[in-house]
Amino acid sequence: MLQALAGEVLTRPPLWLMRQAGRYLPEYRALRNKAASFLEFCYTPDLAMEATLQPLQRFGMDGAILFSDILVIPDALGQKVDFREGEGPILQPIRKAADIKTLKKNSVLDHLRPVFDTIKRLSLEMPPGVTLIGFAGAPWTVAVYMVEGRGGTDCGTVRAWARKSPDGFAALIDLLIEATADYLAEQVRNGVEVIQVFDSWAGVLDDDEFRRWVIEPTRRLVRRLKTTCPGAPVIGFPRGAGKRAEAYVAATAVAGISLDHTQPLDWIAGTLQPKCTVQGNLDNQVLLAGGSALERRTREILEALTGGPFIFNLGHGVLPETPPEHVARLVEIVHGWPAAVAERPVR
Ligand code: 1CP
Repeated sequence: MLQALAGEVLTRPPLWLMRQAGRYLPEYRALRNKAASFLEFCYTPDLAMEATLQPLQRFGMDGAILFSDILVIPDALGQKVDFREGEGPILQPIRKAADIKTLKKNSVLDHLRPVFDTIKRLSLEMPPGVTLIGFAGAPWTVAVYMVEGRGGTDCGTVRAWARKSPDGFAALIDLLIEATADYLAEQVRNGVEVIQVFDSWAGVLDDDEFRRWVIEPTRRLVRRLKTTCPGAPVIGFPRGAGKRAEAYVAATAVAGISLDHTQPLDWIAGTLQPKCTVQGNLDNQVLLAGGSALERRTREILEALTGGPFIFNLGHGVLPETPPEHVARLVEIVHGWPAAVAERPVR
């Protein structure tokens, strides 16, 4: 992964999967029952470590993503965050400037100490050649959850606030840039080698909003990380960015860009890959379906993107209903690349 992120073109691309740990694995469900709440699970190094390693033990990916969540930042800032079974996260929403003042930004690193302990221990356990990936939510996406109070909305409340009083909303984004930069630098100090910044809700924004609330905060975050931890490459994931991924790469100077399944392979190869390492972009629905669709699409992606710096991944996280055998088959195809010519689809 580090070679790919340094711009090297590899015959066989490295592979990891967003949400490679989690509910689709029976061993994860068993482990999850050992903690009373999801946050307690994230803050218990023994459990978080085990969950991080489970997909490696079963499938042998080339990267391990720290088991945690993007919402540990609002939790560390003192916002009430609750994960309900089957419902996803619920937060006590922040809706105005006065609410921002209630957030405690000085205690973030202390609060997240168990996450750093997990990383420190994991970094000693990584098999040779496997990269430890740290992560955080991008300021915009974390702000979506903080303001809406939950996921799965049209982001109407947060967009209305940002439109009505951009300077007031910018105070929240600024605070998140600082907290996230400190958090990620501390992850690197404790042993993560690569950072992924998840902007899962980037796609709801118009072009002006995208520049102001996705590109600009990410640019500032990446610039700070280049000073505090220059050795750790950053992968940005502005999900739903479409063609705006090009402006995102140019302005933020990320080492890698993670692409979703809607972005065309010829455009990725022709426009983005000459400028940046690309990661992606198998549709998680195709992984769920398995069979010939999985075989065909995986090979199409490999053919289109192995000519430049590339990391194989999904376009978004593994879905909870995904059969683990489909993941095993995907890893087998990618690890077996380049396949014998006869196995390649005839065009
Ligand atoms: O009890 C449980 O098991 C809860 C399910 C769960 C899991 C397994 C949640 C709640 N978070 C996680 C782990 C997680 N979340 C990881 C580490 C595991 C891995 O990748 O292998 C990571 C990287 C995340 C990141 C995350 N959390 C994102 C960004 C990626 C994405 O999927 O877009 C987002 C948006 C979240 C919020 C969140 N946390 C949990 C859920 C169900 C959600 C999504 C809520 C929604 O629908 O908006």
